[in-house]
Amino acid sequence: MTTRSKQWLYLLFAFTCVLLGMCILLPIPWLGGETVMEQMTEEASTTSLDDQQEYHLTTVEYTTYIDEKKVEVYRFEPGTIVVNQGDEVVLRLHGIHGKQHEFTLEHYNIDGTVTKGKETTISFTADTPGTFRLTCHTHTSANQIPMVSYITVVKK
Ligand SMILES: [Cu+2]
Repeated sequence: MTTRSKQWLYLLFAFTCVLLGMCILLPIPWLGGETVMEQMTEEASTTSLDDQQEYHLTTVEYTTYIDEKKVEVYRFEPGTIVVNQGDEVVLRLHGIHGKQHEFTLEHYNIDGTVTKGKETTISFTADTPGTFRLTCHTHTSANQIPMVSYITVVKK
């Protein structure tokens, strides 16, 4: 390839980059005068969890050795969920590790069991602001690190 044709290739590449940049950043009439970036962020916000309020939790086990001693801990993942006061909340608890987990969601007084390979669904209206524990009674602080997830209800 000659030096001259290489120069043309670079010029064409630079021109394409500028054109693409303009398309993304400048308002486009057939998109209602919005830029491609604005369109993309709008689509992202309409598919957020704002009106859905459904959360998937899994039971997870971690195992390690500390000073050649086996250490096991069970966790709910995620360990923290934040919702707004008044939200209709659905928690879908998936049993992945551990045979079963008997749990209570404090304040809402919801009890249940998560069994390995099964899904347990609980739902409630987040009426009271504060942080509430979803605690497993099978894996408590008496025999190991507590298995707990914290549901925080933010005041409206
Ligand atoms: Cu458990």
